[in-house]
Amino acid sequence: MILTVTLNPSVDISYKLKEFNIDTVNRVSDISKTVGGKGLNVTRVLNQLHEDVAATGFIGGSLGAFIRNEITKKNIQDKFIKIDGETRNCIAIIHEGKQTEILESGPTISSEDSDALLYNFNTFIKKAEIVTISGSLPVGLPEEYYEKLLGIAMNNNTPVLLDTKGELLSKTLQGKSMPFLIKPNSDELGELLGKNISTLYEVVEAIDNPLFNKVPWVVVTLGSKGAIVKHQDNIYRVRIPKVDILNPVGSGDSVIAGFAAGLHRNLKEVELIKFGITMGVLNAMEEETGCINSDNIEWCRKEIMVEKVL
Ligand code: TA6
Repeated sequence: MILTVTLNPSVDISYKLKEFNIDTVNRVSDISKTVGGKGLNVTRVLNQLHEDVAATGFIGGSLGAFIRNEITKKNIQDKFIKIDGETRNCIAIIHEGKQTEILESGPTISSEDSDALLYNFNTFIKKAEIVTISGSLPVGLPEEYYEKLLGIAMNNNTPVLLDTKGELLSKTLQGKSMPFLIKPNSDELGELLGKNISTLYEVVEAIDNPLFNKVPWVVVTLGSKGAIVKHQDNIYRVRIPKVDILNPVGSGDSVIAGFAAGLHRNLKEVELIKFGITMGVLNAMEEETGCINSDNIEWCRKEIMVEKVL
């Protein structure tokens, strides 16, 4: 079983606009509402890949009930902690293949709920072979909360794929328990190392930083330029096919799902990279956030080129 952690889930609203103007009125007819927050996008793609998946985090209010209902319909195991606050909305405005995101901060988590999740995580993890942890921390949780989850996972010998950024990622990487995989994009990598990273060479140089020595997998996604991936001492350049992009939101989350499913299936280095990155490409080809068309997996996997650069 794969356990996904989304501490700050949301109901994602996606507005697709032909024209997008600021400081004036924009009317929209193309709207979709999906269960979101990075970890729930991961969950949905894992479900589409027919993986046995359980999801945990905090949910509350009517949006929380919407999430519960949607995941139960898909036979995803619901391990969420119900809180008094209201789950958030996140808005993505899709315009000319690019996205502008407006993300609410979400409810405040009480210390009782925070402890309840740690307690439950300790129980659920016994049945999980892989854990994914994604997204921002909701208000009320201490900065070292991810470190605590990683510590529990380490005690259970369960690898964790961690998708978060900035200060939170930087602090977590200074802790004792390391994630098995991280997935910053090039901007997030630059932010982490305090430098501007724009060329492929700069990504390769940055990924080789001692900060990542104890993290077995570092996957740096680069949009249409593909990815640079470090596994132990090997660094790979990944080229992806040119595709029509309908909605890139959730592509990073889909990459996490691809790597989690690939690890669960014991795929080895290059095959795992191809499978993981495939999910990011396929997500961008769909209207719905955190969604893939599994009929395209074989085609895309074959189109992806992986070349060792170091
Ligand atoms: O990656 C896109 C997305 O997953 C959206 O679906 C939206 O819910 C958002 O990110 C949440 O990000 P956060 O880091 O605040 O959890």
